[in-house]
Amino acid sequence: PQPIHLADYRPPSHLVETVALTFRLSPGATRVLSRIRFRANPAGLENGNLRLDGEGLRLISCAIDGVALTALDYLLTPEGLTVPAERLPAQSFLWEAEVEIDPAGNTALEGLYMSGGMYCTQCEAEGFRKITFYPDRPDVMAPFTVRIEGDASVLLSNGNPGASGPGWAEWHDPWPKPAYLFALVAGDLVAHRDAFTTMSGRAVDLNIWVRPGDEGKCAYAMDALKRSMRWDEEVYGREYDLDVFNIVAVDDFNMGAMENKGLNIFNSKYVLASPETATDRDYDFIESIVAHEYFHNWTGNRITCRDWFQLCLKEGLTVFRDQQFSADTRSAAVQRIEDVLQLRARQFREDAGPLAHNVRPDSYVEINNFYTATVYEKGAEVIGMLKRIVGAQEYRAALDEYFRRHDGQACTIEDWLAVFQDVTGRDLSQFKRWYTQAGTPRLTAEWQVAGDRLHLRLAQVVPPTPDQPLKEPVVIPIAMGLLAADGTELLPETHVILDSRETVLDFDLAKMAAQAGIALPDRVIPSLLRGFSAPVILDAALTRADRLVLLAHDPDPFNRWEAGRSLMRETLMGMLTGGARDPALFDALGRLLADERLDAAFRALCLALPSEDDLAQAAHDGGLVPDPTAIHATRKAFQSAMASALHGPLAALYDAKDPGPDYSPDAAQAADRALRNAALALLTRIEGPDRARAHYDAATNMTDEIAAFTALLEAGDTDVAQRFHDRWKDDRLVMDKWFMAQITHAAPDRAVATARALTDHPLFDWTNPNRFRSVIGGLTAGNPAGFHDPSGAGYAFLADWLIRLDAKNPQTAARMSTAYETWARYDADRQDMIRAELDRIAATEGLSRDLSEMVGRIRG
Ligand code: B3K
Ligand code: ZN
Repeated sequence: PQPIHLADYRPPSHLVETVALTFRLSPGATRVLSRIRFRANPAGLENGNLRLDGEGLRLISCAIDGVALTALDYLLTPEGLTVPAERLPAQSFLWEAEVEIDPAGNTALEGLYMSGGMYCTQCEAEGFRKITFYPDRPDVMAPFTVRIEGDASVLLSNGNPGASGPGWAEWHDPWPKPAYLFALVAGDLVAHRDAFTTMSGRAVDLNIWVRPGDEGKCAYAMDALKRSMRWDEEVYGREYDLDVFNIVAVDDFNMGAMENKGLNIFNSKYVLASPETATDRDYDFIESIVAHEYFHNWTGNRITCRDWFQLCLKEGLTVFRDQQFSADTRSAAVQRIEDVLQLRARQFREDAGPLAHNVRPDSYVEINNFYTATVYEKGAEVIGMLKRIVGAQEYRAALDEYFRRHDGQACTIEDWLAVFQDVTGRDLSQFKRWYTQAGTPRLTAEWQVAGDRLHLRLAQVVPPTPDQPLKEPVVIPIAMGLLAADGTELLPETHVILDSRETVLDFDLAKMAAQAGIALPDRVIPSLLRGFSAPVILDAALTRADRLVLLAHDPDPFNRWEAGRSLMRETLMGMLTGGARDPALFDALGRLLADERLDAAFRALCLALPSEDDLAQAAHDGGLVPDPTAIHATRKAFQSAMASALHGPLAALYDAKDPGPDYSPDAAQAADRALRNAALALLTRIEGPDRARAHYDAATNMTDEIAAFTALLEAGDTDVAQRFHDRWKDDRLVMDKWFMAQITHAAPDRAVATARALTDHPLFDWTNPNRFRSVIGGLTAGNPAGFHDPSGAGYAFLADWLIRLDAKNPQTAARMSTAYETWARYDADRQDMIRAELDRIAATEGLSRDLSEMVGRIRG
């Protein structure tokens, strides 16, 4: 298939005034009747043909203005239907069609499909064309009226409920929307109900629809929904705009959730929670995903994207908003560290390999392959930088203007930046490069004390990426401070902007020392990129001693954590090449652990080591060929050394941080559990399994239970997997954890065999994306040393499963193929083996557009 280019965008030839759909539901043969009023688009540059997308539809009949069309009146291809201009009334006409579709046979989980006996839909990005003929593009927006006929007890669609009776229901969505926001659900469901009064006093019914038996697991999602609604009113002035907000939980879902107008459909993993079955981390995800989908109501639904190249317009902004919400709800510093961990693990990795692409891509073959960390997470970082540069007040003024100017429209990044330019009077043409250049910029910082002056040299390079050999400098906002060697703060936080390739800043050290009341220092320690003020890789000329000062004294919590992390990374890299550990680091960590003024969640983060994947990338960046087996072993050795060195403080924390049996998912309790369970994992390494066994037996919530379970797996316990299985075999979400944990915590040389054995387990339903991800992702992401086993067995195992899944579910298969994206880091043998698997996949007959695009890009 040919790539689609941003530069080829053309406005639609026809706009839609109204859509009326009737669904006659039947698992194998659902009838969809559509009545669509079209009007010629004055701005349309096309030849005036009516172009309707449609895939896998059995056309029963169609008509224009009541006159039936015959096969001679239109051109029907596997991609859609075109009625030539000469057969169309000039201005406005009514299109009517009846088609038949097969929800029960839809295993791609896109369009109308069935999950656990219920009907549900997923239309973003291009799934509506599998439901009926329609201009399935986001710049065609219309109000929808829907009638559903079926024997399920609950029949839902977008908007507000209309008339209903036994076996039928009508819905009307007054807000014009693109087809990708269409949704329908039909099933024998029960609701967890609540209500919300908006800031102008309107009452909204809130429902979370689940299968009978799950209604007791919705309270947290509902609470998160109400808090999100209030927060969006208070922080962005955004009010909800329908009489009802429905959420439905489904078991078979390709991603996290979907923001369909008024009818959000969620992966049940991100709705259902009870203390016994969900971890603190699950609760966190539920909160942020509920918030994310809710916030889309304004950033995505009321204002949508002109075309799919503009995806970051809604996704980057909505991720930024959900991160703000979580920062306001929990500890802002902890939230920032976690967001940056994710960004580095997923987006920096993507940006460093063959799949690197712009935040706003220039072309794609399959748009579903571009719901990436770059579009989402880097897209959010770009908004964070914009906010930093213009300031909080101007940011809010610009957002107000964005909603005022563009409500009801389908917009571009140019529209978004124009609002900021108009409101703040700034020229953002250089800033725009963040959207149009791929690759993670590298920022270097060097400094010199010369008498009573400090000279700080900052320079940037944006590395080449596929198809982009040469880069222009970007605008990098840098939040910074300066510390003296004893930790005294010399300079209150300052903001500088690097927008050229290089600059030298000059500071008056004598003045700063006098103000701080200390003697003129001959050594200073810059604290750069505080709060991770830009998504760049910082290479600062800090010594180990400098980093220890920052770890102990930086007033910026992010950089305190960052100093510890870089010390750990350096130590681990040193150990890999035969160097020794550094007792000063453990001493510093010991002091930090015992500091009760510090948030427990922050301390838990400071105990966490860089991941094996981080270390592999660090080795590659340092000109080495990473050895995954050695990395795994070194990391374990470091953990044991750390556990020995910190035994006292860890054991003390383990005893002190027990929040007791009354479980609450709130940040304070979760933080205590996180710290205590981090201590447990380390202590088990050197003490043996007794403590973890007791922890397992005493656990009254899943956070503690899974922490003990994984500690015991690491300790080689052979019975605990069976005990866990017997207790939880009937709970799908908990069993996903069981599958994943066993692979993640298998010894690398056993990991592929473990994964293979688990694929033979009767509960391994590979057509369920969560279960597939638990097992196959458990190996590729959870056990990198196992995946990269020198035999190549991990690479072959993944390829076998991708080929198998692709025939049923191309989206999830394509997404999982990114496990291969780091091939160029490794030795020639591994590279050859990976390339052979990529070739094998590419040669598969009938490979999907999704997977073939990914494999082609990864191979390069
Ligand atoms: N907008 C959806 C993602 C759709 C993915 C389509 N392959 C969920 C979200 O970002 O909120
Ligand atoms: Zn989103």
